[in-house]
Amino acid sequence: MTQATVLTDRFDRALLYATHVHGGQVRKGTGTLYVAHLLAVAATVLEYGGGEDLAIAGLLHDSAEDQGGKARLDDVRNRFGPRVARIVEACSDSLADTAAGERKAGWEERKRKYIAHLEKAGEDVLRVSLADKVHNARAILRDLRKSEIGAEIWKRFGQPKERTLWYYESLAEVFKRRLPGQLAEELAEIVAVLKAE
Ligand SMILES: [Mn+2]
Repeated sequence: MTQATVLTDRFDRALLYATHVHGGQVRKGTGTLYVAHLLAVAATVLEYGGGEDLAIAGLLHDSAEDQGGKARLDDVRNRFGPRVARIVEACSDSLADTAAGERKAGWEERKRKYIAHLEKAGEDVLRVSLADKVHNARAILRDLRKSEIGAEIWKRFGQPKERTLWYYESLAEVFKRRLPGQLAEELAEIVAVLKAE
């Protein structure tokens, strides 16, 4: 029997912080509140045995990339500590000095870097990142099966369908090797279904 994770007021504060930071942000191409994604990632992290730091990182994993870059990351470190901040930083694939106004790298370059970076990432980062990718892949499958969206879903990513699928297939392959288990298998299964649809 594994010991149950205890959540303290740090988690409560992280939830408030996440809802504040992401405010009225919605998921790309949908009316779904962004916070729904953050809750799903935190929930999956907890369901697969992650502790409080990992659950908090789940809530905040997109905060630096989407909402404030390096200044946001510094704030997260001050509020929630270095372990959480390290995971958030590692989950951001385009943190390249957003504050300094540097150009974001191109899509494919960013994704290749992110995959290469997962090859060397520690278990903390892999667990939060996998929960993130599983929720994203589930969301794609769900919308692909909605009659009012269907194949239009692929336009959401600004890349041809084949490139988006290449990215998810590459992710599934890395996770199966680096964090083998039920959740990595689930990601691979969703990707296989997406390819077959
Ligand atoms: Mn995310």
